[in-house]
Amino acid sequence: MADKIKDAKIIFVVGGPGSGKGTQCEKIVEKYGYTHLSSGDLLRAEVASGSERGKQLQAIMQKGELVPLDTVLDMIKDAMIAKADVSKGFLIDGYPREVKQGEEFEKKIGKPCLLLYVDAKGDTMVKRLLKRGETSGRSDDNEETIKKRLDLYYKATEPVIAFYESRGIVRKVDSELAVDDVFAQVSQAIDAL
Ligand code: B4P
Repeated sequence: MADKIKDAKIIFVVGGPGSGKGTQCEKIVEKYGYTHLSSGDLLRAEVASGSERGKQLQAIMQKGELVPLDTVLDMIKDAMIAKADVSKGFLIDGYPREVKQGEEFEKKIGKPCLLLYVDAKGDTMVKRLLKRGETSGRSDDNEETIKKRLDLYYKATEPVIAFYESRGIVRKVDSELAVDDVFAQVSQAIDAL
């Protein structure tokens, strides 16, 4: 099973909170049939299950902090194994959030062939998240937590982009544009694989 995953195409989707990662991933799934695994969604599912671990995760996410590396990596790995037989490739959305997460992923799972960098300005991301917060019911879509998530993004996640740039696998898309225009850039990057 592990070998099957190793041979699969793996795309990391990285960007700030509210940059449009999840939105673009939905469109990629529709067009290319990849298996979409969002680290945030996997964590929220654990919270929704009401488990003891979910309670601990909720406390961390509510503060806008990163959950422990092993927790999120195990969840992604289990989800990949469950889909290994039927998947055309994997979109790993919201991961890696820090360089160490990328290194551990490669040790335990495999190497990505592309890092899609979904780029938007800080102001834009805050506006989008506040708007989403009006209806999302997400406990982390409030002004104070958004600010913390953004600070952490600049500190921990931007170095991830530099790390993979040195390998030549980063494709940056301008997520200030309308969703379909962003997706045109995303499609170009995937078609070139
Ligand atoms: P995530 O679930 O990854 O949440 P997110 O950063 O807000 O991204 P999301 O994909 O949901 O939003 P999108 O930009 O598409 O993480 C949440 C928390 O989970 C983290 O803070 C952390 O605690 C934890 N976590 C997750 N992964 C982790 C990891 N690897 N390690 C440790 N902890 C982890 O969209 C936002 C809004 O913008 C939407 O409302 C959308 O409609 C709008 N939008 C998108 N694109 C647009 C466009 N082009 N134009 C206009 N609006 C647009």
